[in-house]
Amino acid sequence: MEGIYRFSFGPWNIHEGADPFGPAVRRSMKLSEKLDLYKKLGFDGVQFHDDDAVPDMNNLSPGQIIDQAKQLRNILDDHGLAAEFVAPRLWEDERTIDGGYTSNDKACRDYALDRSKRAIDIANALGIDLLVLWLAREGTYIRESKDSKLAVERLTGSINQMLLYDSKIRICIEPKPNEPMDHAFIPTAGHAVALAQLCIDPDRVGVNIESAHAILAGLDPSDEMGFALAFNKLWTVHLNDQNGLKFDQDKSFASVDIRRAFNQVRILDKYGYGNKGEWVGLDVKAMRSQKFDVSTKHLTNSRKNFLKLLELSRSLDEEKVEELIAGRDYEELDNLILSHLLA
Ligand code: XUL
Ligand code: MN
Repeated sequence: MEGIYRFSFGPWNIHEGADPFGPAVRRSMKLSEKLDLYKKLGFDGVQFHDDDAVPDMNNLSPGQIIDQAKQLRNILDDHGLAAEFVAPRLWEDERTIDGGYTSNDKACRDYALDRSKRAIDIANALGIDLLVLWLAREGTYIRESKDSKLAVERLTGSINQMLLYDSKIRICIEPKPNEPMDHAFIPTAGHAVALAQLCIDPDRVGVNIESAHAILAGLDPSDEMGFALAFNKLWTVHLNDQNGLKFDQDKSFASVDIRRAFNQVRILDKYGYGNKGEWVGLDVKAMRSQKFDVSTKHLTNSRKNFLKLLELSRSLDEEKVEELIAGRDYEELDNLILSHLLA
């Protein structure tokens, strides 16, 4: 079954270019300016951090947050855009310095859970049922600072509270092995799927595979996708690319390793990704050197590369692939794939 592809990205993927060593180099764009660009760039879906949707939400009441999110929904409707997910931003507030759900400080854990419930309210107001948890600071700088068994129990407990808070919400974990932490508690798809099984409603806990995060874990992103697909838990993806084991680069999809990108597209298409409404999210960043007026090319290029690889995946001689697999002639299979990509 072939997939159906609709593309999404988050407002943070059009950005000012600040990095840990230097300030912003491009002027910032208001959300309204960004929303005007989505369709022109070939995108129909918008991913949100909770405070992308409702800025300054810590200073608003739950009712005010819902009202603002409803206004945003009208704006999205006017643009013909759909929201894809909401992700609570649990890594900037001072109460999340040592993590949210796994913080050693109960008041901070309570804040994280409360903020997650507000993010669920925003998702509801936007008419969607998907919450993404990138567990940014749920890990350690030094091994002795947190108890890793307790951390898993606290993560499970927090997710259970979210599932109880809203009987429809689905929680999608985005694993990443490191950065900003030295070690994260949920570094891979396997950990995320296992965590889901500990929760009160495992069918409502799934996975968002990000290419760069899998690569940082030393894994092949398409294998991580296959693992999540085998559990019916691949609910969204963050496609991008990464040049080896260093900081999270969020490079344009396929820009480093075309074959690795091809295999991601191939497994998605083989298993009908998108047929149940899943989006192709592109979590890519523009290079800092890019000037303002050409600072969205990473998005259009990533989408274009996906579609080109889709053509290549669909035109691969699958009978020949089967024949070579049956004959265990993997050298020739290697050559077939390379010739196809190089043609
Ligand atoms: C962090 C990352 C985030 C999440 C959304 O590495 O990928 O952008 O995707 O919170
Ligand atoms: Mn991501």
